[in-house]
Amino acid sequence: MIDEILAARDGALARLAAVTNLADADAVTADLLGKKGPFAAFKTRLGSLATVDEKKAAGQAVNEATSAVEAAAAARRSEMQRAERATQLAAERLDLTEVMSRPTRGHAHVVTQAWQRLEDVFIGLGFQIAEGPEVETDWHNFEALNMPPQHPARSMHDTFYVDHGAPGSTVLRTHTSPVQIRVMQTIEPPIYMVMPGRVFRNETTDATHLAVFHQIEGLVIDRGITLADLAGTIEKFTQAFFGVDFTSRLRPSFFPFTEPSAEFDIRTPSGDWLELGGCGMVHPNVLRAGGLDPEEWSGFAFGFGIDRMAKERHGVADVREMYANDLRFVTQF
Ligand code: FA5
Repeated sequence: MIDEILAARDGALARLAAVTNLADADAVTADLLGKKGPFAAFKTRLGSLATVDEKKAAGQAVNEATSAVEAAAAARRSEMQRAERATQLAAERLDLTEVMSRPTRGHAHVVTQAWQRLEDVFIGLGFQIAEGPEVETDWHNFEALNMPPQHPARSMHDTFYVDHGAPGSTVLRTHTSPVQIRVMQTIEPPIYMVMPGRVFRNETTDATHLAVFHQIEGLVIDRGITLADLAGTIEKFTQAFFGVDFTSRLRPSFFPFTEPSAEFDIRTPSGDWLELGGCGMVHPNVLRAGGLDPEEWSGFAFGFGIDRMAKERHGVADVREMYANDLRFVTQF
């Protein structure tokens, strides 16, 4: 019987050595060491042996064989466990070296690029840059611009009010025109200034309208400035910013702070006209609000939509795409 036990032990060890995965290792172990396994059967058979010595020797052989198989099974099981964990880690591995070896550099957003380019173009035309606050007084945003309380033009602006000071006295600026007033109050003419910035309107958004957008204001104050200076500046600007494929036109319009007033449209290479801004000769009341004498000084002003300029320059169909934060979109520019 001892020979049988040793043969069973060797067979069991060979079976364990041949398993290739954890599930197999568990199944073979249960098969060998379970109640119906060969070693359990040997133990049952011990009772049938003739002498005490034979029983003792065979009993010891079964115990040793069982211990050897148990140790081999435990070792095999942990080997399989380690192998499976390694396979799982390899499958779930994130190859960070790919990212590390090709670093992508960020760059300015398409609207920031347009803003910077506008500044460059106007600096090239002899203008200086100024900026004003986004949270503005009602007086700067409306009243000083010839829009007294109850003026109908105010309602066109769909204003966001800020809970600060007297009710209705503080607004998120609806345009960059209040910076005109701040510039006139601080700088002696002649003034050749552009004022880019973010503006806010309680608008429903669509392909050409945002609730938060950007404008660039222009203000020229000098002696003897006429509408011809305004038209010439806008034409020069259009060609410098958009290139020779684009043409512009001025369309009579109305703004309370300019007289006469015009709308500035560009014609895109596809033949469509798009409104980019308003402009006109600075109204005498606005010059007075800025502390200047209309008898001595005259000037023109304009306000262009920067987001729409970026949209047209790059042929973007919908201005909202520029703020969707989709990397596939923004990395094109
Ligand atoms: C104004 O805001 C005037 N302050 C412009 C002005 C300045 C006129 C100086 C005369 C003298 P308007 O509301 O039309 O005007 O806006 C000017 C430009 O801003 C528009 O032509 C357009 O290009 C852009 N704009 C206006 N509303 C939106 C909007 N909701 N989303 C994106 N761009 C807009």
